Amino acid sequence: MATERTLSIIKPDATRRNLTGKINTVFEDSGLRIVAQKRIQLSDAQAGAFYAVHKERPFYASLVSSMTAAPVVVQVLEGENAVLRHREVMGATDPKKADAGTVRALYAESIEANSVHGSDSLENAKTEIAFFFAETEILP
Ligand code: DGI
Repeated sequence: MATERTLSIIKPDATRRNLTGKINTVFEDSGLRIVAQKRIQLSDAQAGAFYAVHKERPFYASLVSSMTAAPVVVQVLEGENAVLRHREVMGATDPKKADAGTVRALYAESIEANSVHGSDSLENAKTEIAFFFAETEILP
């Protein structure tokens, strides 16, 4: 097994409800380490660029506005198989389909206000980490 890093975002629906600590506990209890973390307000341009892959989807405008509605917490998580492990503890995109005990089953409000983002591949993780963090900000 390889030590990996992945990009995590605690989304506005969750920061608004003061859930950052509870969500971080789920991550840490799964063995992931938070090796970088900052609370930021995304601009429309940043959120649009981050989710550019979804540009043609009908929910794109709504997704961008949901990501800018309040501050987010962006994080780098590190651990064994971090990308997959993080996806597992986040749960399915639609909270109705998420396994019990996952962040989305516990806290998500809807398929869009689903509390967390996580990179879906090691390659995307590298790009997404570089979108928010300089290497010097990541302190394992
Ligand atoms: O990687 P995920 O966040 O699990 O899911 P994704 O990459 O398919 O979609 C990115 C985000 O876009 C997702 O977290 C919430 C939003 N989204 C995805 N599918 C739908 C959606 N939003 C709405 N309103 N409707 C959808 O069907």
